[in-house]
Amino acid sequence: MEQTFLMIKPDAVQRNLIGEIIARFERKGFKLVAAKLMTISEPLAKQHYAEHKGKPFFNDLVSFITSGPVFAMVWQGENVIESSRKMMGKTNPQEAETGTIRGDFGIVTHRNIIHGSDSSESAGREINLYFSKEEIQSYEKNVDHWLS
Ligand code: FUP
Repeated sequence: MEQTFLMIKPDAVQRNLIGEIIARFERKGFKLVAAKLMTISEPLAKQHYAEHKGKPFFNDLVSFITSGPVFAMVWQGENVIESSRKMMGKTNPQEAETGTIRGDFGIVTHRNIIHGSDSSESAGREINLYFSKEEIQSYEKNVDHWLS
């Protein structure tokens, strides 16, 4: 089953949006298979955002993403990479539609709430950057079993 890497950025952790954001992916029907609150080191940030090296916003991006805890996650489900990108909205929150995470909670691009992998190749790369194989769970859900 398809998996993607999603990360609640330091601005959203500070603003108490972890639960709100997780709830959206749970309600959609995707399955959380790994999660941790962590502080990203500078080398990891530079690796994660390697494609932006040399761009004018690169240094600010690295200092923002390392400035405080992030909530890193792996979510699983059919078409989860594309669907979660739609749920996040455009990179610039001012262009993101209302109803999307960035559209509802963000104002500026450099504080845009959430990161999500944009292809299966980046999902694979990013999941491996943040999680070991042992940290990723494989499990079935059965709500009825836990109600009695
Ligand atoms: P996205 O995949 O939507 O996160 O967007 P990008 O990979 O293009 O950008 C990664 C991050 O760089 C964004 F979340 C915010 C930051 N960024 C800027 O700060 N300024 C820009 O002009 C573009 C991106």
